[in-house]
Amino acid sequence: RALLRPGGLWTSLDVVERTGSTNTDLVAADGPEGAVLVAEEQSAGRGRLDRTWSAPARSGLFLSVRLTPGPGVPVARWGWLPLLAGVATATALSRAAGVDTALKWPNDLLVTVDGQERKAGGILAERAGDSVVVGIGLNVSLRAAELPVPTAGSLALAGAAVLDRDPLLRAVLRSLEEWYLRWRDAGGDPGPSRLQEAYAAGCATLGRTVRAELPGDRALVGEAVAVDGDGRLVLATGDGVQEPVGAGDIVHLRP
Ligand code: BT5
Repeated sequence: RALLRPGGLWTSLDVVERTGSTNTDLVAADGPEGAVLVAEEQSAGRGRLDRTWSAPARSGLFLSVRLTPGPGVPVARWGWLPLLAGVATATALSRAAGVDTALKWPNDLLVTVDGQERKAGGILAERAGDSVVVGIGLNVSLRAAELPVPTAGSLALAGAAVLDRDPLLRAVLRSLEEWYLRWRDAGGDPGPSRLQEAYAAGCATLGRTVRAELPGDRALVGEAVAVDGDGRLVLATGDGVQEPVGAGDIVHLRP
Protein backbone atom coordinates (compact mmCIF):
# COMPACT_ATOMS: atom_id res chain seq x y z
CA ARG A 1 0.00 0.00 0.00
CA ALA A 2 1.50 3.34 -1.06
CA LEU A 3 2.14 5.83 1.69
CA LEU A 4 1.04 8.81 -0.40
CA ARG A 5 -2.11 7.52 -2.04
CA PRO A 6 -5.24 9.40 -3.08
CA GLY A 7 -7.63 9.53 -0.16
CA GLY A 8 -4.86 8.68 2.33
CA LEU A 9 -3.80 10.93 5.19
CA TRP A 10 -0.29 11.75 3.98
CA THR A 11 -0.25 14.44 1.31
CA SER A 12 3.47 15.17 0.97
CA LEU A 13 6.73 13.72 2.19
CA ASP A 14 9.86 15.89 2.17
CA VAL A 15 13.24 14.65 3.25
CA VAL A 16 15.86 17.33 3.88
CA GLU A 17 19.54 16.86 4.60
CA ARG A 18 19.73 19.31 7.47
CA THR A 19 17.52 21.81 9.23
CA GLY A 20 17.19 23.44 12.63
CA SER A 21 14.02 21.67 13.72
CA THR A 22 11.43 19.86 11.62
CA ASN A 23 8.75 21.02 14.08
CA THR A 24 9.72 24.68 13.72
CA ASP A 25 9.66 24.32 9.92
CA LEU A 26 6.22 22.72 9.77
CA VAL A 27 4.70 25.11 12.30
CA ALA A 28 5.91 27.99 10.12
CA ALA A 29 4.87 26.35 6.82
CA ASP A 30 1.11 26.50 7.35
CA GLY A 31 0.52 23.74 4.77
CA PRO A 32 -2.24 21.17 4.35
CA GLU A 33 -3.00 18.31 6.68
CA GLY A 34 -0.82 15.29 6.09
CA ALA A 35 2.44 17.09 5.29
CA VAL A 36 5.44 15.08 6.50
CA LEU A 37 8.91 16.52 6.96
CA VAL A 38 11.93 14.31 7.70
CA ALA A 39 15.47 15.53 8.36
CA GLU A 40 18.69 13.55 8.27
CA GLU A 41 20.09 15.98 10.83
CA GLN A 42 18.71 18.70 13.10
CA SER A 43 20.96 21.45 14.38
CA ALA A 44 18.41 22.81 16.87
CA GLY A 45 16.09 19.90 17.70
CA ARG A 46 13.58 20.85 20.36
CA GLY A 47 11.89 19.13 23.26
CA ARG A 48 9.16 20.56 25.47
CA LEU A 49 9.62 23.81 27.43
CA ASP A 50 12.75 25.03 25.64
CA ARG A 51 14.57 21.76 26.21
CA THR A 52 16.70 20.40 23.40
CA TRP A 53 16.60 17.16 21.45
CA SER A 54 20.11 16.38 20.34
CA ALA A 55 21.27 13.48 18.24
CA PRO A 56 24.11 12.97 15.76
CA ALA A 57 23.32 13.20 12.02
CA ARG A 58 21.74 10.05 10.57
CA SER A 59 21.60 8.36 13.96
CA GLY A 60 17.83 8.32 14.14
CA LEU A 61 14.48 9.30 12.82
CA PHE A 62 13.54 12.97 13.07
CA LEU A 63 10.17 13.80 11.60
CA SER A 64 7.18 16.06 11.97
CA VAL A 65 3.66 15.77 10.61
CA ARG A 66 0.80 18.24 10.36
CA LEU A 67 -2.58 17.02 11.61
CA THR A 68 -5.82 19.01 11.39
CA PRO A 69 -8.51 17.20 13.37
CA GLY A 70 -11.31 19.51 12.17
CA PRO A 71 -14.53 20.60 13.87
CA GLY A 72 -15.56 17.00 14.66
CA VAL A 73 -12.91 16.78 17.39
CA PRO A 74 -13.25 19.13 20.40
CA VAL A 75 -9.99 20.99 21.12
CA ALA A 76 -9.79 19.51 24.65
CA ARG A 77 -9.39 16.10 23.05
CA TRP A 78 -6.30 17.23 21.12
CA GLY A 79 -4.39 16.36 24.28
CA TRP A 80 -4.53 12.82 22.99
CA LEU A 81 -2.41 13.58 19.92
CA PRO A 82 1.05 13.19 21.50
CA LEU A 83 -0.15 10.06 23.30
CA LEU A 84 -1.61 8.72 20.06
CA ALA A 85 1.73 9.32 18.34
CA GLY A 86 3.40 7.34 21.12
CA VAL A 87 1.02 4.40 20.74
CA ALA A 88 1.44 4.49 16.95
CA THR A 89 5.23 4.57 17.18
CA ALA A 90 5.32 1.78 19.74
CA THR A 91 3.02 -0.35 17.57
CA ALA A 92 5.24 0.29 14.54
CA LEU A 93 8.48 -0.53 16.36
CA SER A 94 7.08 -3.76 17.67
CA ARG A 95 5.82 -4.80 14.22
CA ALA A 96 8.70 -3.58 12.07
CA ALA A 97 11.72 -3.99 14.34
CA GLY A 98 10.67 -6.46 17.02
CA VAL A 99 11.43 -3.94 19.77
CA ASP A 100 9.21 -3.53 22.81
CA THR A 101 8.80 0.04 23.98
CA ALA A 102 7.01 1.42 27.00
CA LEU A 103 5.34 4.81 27.06
CA LYS A 104 6.14 7.27 29.79
CA TRP A 105 3.34 9.77 30.04
CA PRO A 106 3.13 12.18 28.32
CA ASN A 107 5.70 11.89 25.59
CA ASP A 108 8.64 9.55 26.14
CA LEU A 109 9.31 6.21 24.49
CA LEU A 110 11.36 3.90 26.66
CA VAL A 111 13.34 0.81 25.78
CA THR A 112 15.01 -1.64 28.11
CA VAL A 113 18.78 -1.80 27.88
CA ASP A 114 20.59 -4.14 30.27
CA GLY A 115 17.52 -4.29 32.47
CA GLN A 116 17.18 -0.52 32.70
CA GLU A 117 14.55 1.79 31.22
CA ARG A 118 16.13 4.28 28.81
CA LYS A 119 14.59 6.99 26.69
CA ALA A 120 14.85 6.08 23.01
CA GLY A 121 12.30 8.53 21.69
CA GLY A 122 10.32 11.65 22.41
CA ILE A 123 7.30 13.39 20.99
CA LEU A 124 6.62 17.10 20.72
CA ALA A 125 3.12 18.30 19.81
CA GLU A 126 2.66 21.99 19.08
CA ARG A 127 -0.42 23.89 18.09
CA ALA A 128 -0.30 25.78 14.80
CA GLY A 129 -3.63 27.49 14.18
CA ASP A 130 -6.26 24.82 13.58
CA SER A 131 -3.55 22.17 13.24
CA VAL A 132 -1.19 20.35 15.51
CA VAL A 133 2.36 19.65 14.43
CA VAL A 134 3.52 16.39 15.94
CA GLY A 135 7.27 15.73 15.99
CA ILE A 136 8.79 12.36 16.66
CA GLY A 137 12.46 11.83 17.47
CA LEU A 138 13.81 8.30 17.73
CA ASN A 139 17.31 7.14 18.58
CA VAL A 140 17.92 4.35 16.11
CA SER A 141 21.53 3.35 15.53
CA LEU A 142 23.25 5.14 18.43
CA ARG A 143 25.83 3.09 20.29
CA ALA A 144 26.45 3.55 24.00
CA ALA A 145 29.30 6.03 23.54
CA GLU A 146 27.16 8.22 21.26
CA LEU A 147 24.21 8.73 23.60
CA PRO A 148 23.59 12.45 24.16
CA VAL A 149 22.47 12.07 27.78
CA PRO A 150 23.04 9.29 30.34
CA THR A 151 19.33 8.43 30.47
CA ALA A 152 19.11 7.79 26.72
CA GLY A 153 18.91 4.46 24.91
CA SER A 154 18.46 3.46 21.31
CA LEU A 155 16.76 0.85 19.20
CA ALA A 156 20.17 -0.66 18.40
CA LEU A 157 20.99 -1.04 22.10
CA ALA A 158 17.57 -2.61 22.65
CA GLY A 159 18.30 -5.28 20.04
CA ALA A 160 16.19 -4.02 17.13
CA ALA A 161 16.06 -6.33 14.12
CA VAL A 162 15.81 -3.40 11.68
CA LEU A 163 17.84 -0.18 11.82
CA ASP A 164 17.29 1.18 8.30
CA ARG A 165 15.57 4.48 8.19
CA ASP A 166 13.09 3.87 5.38
CA PRO A 167 11.33 0.75 6.68
CA LEU A 168 11.07 2.33 10.13
CA LEU A 169 9.71 5.57 8.70
CA ARG A 170 7.13 3.71 6.62
CA ALA A 171 6.03 1.63 9.58
CA VAL A 172 5.68 4.69 11.81
CA LEU A 173 3.68 6.66 9.21
CA ARG A 174 1.38 3.72 8.41
CA SER A 175 0.66 3.11 12.05
CA LEU A 176 0.16 6.81 12.76
CA GLU A 177 -2.30 7.06 9.87
CA GLU A 178 -4.32 4.10 11.19
CA TRP A 179 -4.49 5.31 14.77
CA TYR A 180 -5.15 8.92 13.86
CA LEU A 181 -8.00 8.23 11.42
CA ARG A 182 -9.70 5.88 13.88
CA TRP A 183 -9.42 8.43 16.68
CA ARG A 184 -10.54 11.36 14.52
CA ASP A 185 -13.48 9.44 13.09
CA ALA A 186 -14.60 8.67 16.64
CA GLY A 187 -14.72 12.42 17.35
CA GLY A 188 -11.48 12.24 19.33
CA ASP A 189 -13.03 9.95 21.94
CA PRO A 190 -10.17 7.61 22.90
CA GLY A 191 -12.58 4.91 24.09
CA PRO A 192 -14.27 3.56 20.93
CA SER A 193 -11.08 3.88 18.90
CA ARG A 194 -9.37 1.62 21.48
CA LEU A 195 -6.65 4.21 21.91
CA GLN A 196 -7.18 4.62 25.64
CA GLU A 197 -6.93 0.88 26.11
CA ALA A 198 -3.78 0.59 23.97
CA TYR A 199 -2.18 3.52 25.77
CA ALA A 200 -2.93 2.06 29.19
CA ALA A 201 -1.55 -1.32 28.12
CA GLY A 202 1.73 0.23 26.95
CA CYS A 203 2.12 2.89 29.62
CA ALA A 204 4.85 2.40 32.21
CA THR A 205 3.60 5.35 34.27
CA LEU A 206 0.23 3.92 35.33
CA GLY A 207 0.29 2.15 38.65
CA ARG A 208 3.40 3.98 39.79
CA THR A 209 3.69 6.67 42.40
CA VAL A 210 5.02 9.78 40.74
CA ARG A 211 5.86 13.35 41.52
CA ALA A 212 4.46 15.78 38.97
CA GLU A 213 6.44 19.00 38.98
CA LEU A 214 4.27 21.89 37.87
CA PRO A 215 5.15 25.46 36.86
CA GLY A 216 5.97 27.79 39.74
CA ASP A 217 7.70 25.15 41.87
CA ARG A 218 4.45 23.40 42.68
CA ALA A 219 4.31 19.62 42.78
CA LEU A 220 1.76 16.86 43.18
CA VAL A 221 2.61 13.41 44.45
CA GLY A 222 0.30 10.49 43.88
CA GLU A 223 -0.34 7.20 42.22
CA ALA A 224 -0.96 7.48 38.48
CA VAL A 225 -4.30 5.71 38.13
CA ALA A 226 -5.63 6.62 34.67
CA VAL A 227 -5.35 8.74 31.56
CA ASP A 228 -8.65 10.55 31.04
CA GLY A 229 -10.69 11.40 27.93
CA ASP A 230 -8.61 14.54 27.33
CA GLY A 231 -5.26 12.76 27.70
CA ARG A 232 -4.58 14.04 31.21
CA LEU A 233 -2.82 11.86 33.75
CA VAL A 234 -5.02 11.28 36.78
CA LEU A 235 -3.15 11.18 40.09
CA ALA A 236 -4.68 9.73 43.25
CA THR A 237 -3.18 12.04 45.84
CA GLY A 238 -4.76 10.48 48.92
CA ASP A 239 -8.07 10.63 50.79
CA GLY A 240 -9.93 9.75 47.61
CA VAL A 241 -8.77 12.91 45.82
CA GLN A 242 -8.05 12.55 42.12
CA GLU A 243 -6.17 15.29 40.31
CA PRO A 244 -5.92 15.35 36.51
CA VAL A 245 -2.68 16.83 35.17
CA GLY A 246 -2.41 18.03 31.57
CA ALA A 247 0.74 17.52 29.51
CA GLY A 248 0.94 21.27 29.03
CA ASP A 249 1.18 21.83 32.79
CA ILE A 250 3.88 19.40 33.59
CA VAL A 251 7.55 20.31 33.87
CA HIS A 252 8.89 16.93 34.99
CA LEU A 253 7.38 13.63 36.02
CA ARG A 254 9.64 11.76 38.39
CA PRO A 255 9.38 8.41 40.16
C1 BT5 B 1 10.99 15.35 24.04
O1 BT5 B 1 11.04 16.46 24.84
O2 BT5 B 1 11.34 14.25 24.36
C2 BT5 B 1 10.49 15.63 22.63
C3 BT5 B 1 11.52 15.37 21.58
C4 BT5 B 1 10.97 15.57 20.20
C5 BT5 B 1 12.04 15.53 19.15
C6 BT5 B 1 11.48 15.59 17.76
S1 BT5 B 1 12.69 15.30 16.54
C7 BT5 B 1 11.63 15.83 15.28
C8 BT5 B 1 10.89 17.04 15.85
N1 BT5 B 1 11.64 18.26 15.63
C9 BT5 B 1 12.01 18.82 16.80
O3 BT5 B 1 12.66 19.88 16.91
N2 BT5 B 1 11.57 18.07 17.83
C10 BT5 B 1 10.82 16.91 17.37
P1 BT5 B 1 11.27 16.47 26.42
O4 BT5 B 1 10.34 15.52 27.07
O5 BT5 B 1 11.24 17.90 26.80
O6 BT5 B 1 12.69 15.86 26.58
C11 BT5 B 1 13.86 16.58 26.32
C12 BT5 B 1 14.95 15.98 27.18
O7 BT5 B 1 15.31 14.67 26.68
C13 BT5 B 1 16.24 16.77 27.15
O8 BT5 B 1 16.21 17.76 28.14
C14 BT5 B 1 17.29 15.70 27.43
O9 BT5 B 1 17.38 15.44 28.81
C15 BT5 B 1 16.69 14.46 26.81
N3 BT5 B 1 17.22 14.19 25.47
C16 BT5 B 1 17.69 15.07 24.54
N4 BT5 B 1 18.06 14.43 23.42
C17 BT5 B 1 17.83 13.10 23.65
C18 BT5 B 1 18.00 11.92 22.88
N5 BT5 B 1 18.47 11.94 21.62
N6 BT5 B 1 17.65 10.75 23.45
C19 BT5 B 1 17.15 10.68 24.70
N7 BT5 B 1 16.99 11.75 25.48
C20 BT5 B 1 17.30 12.96 24.95
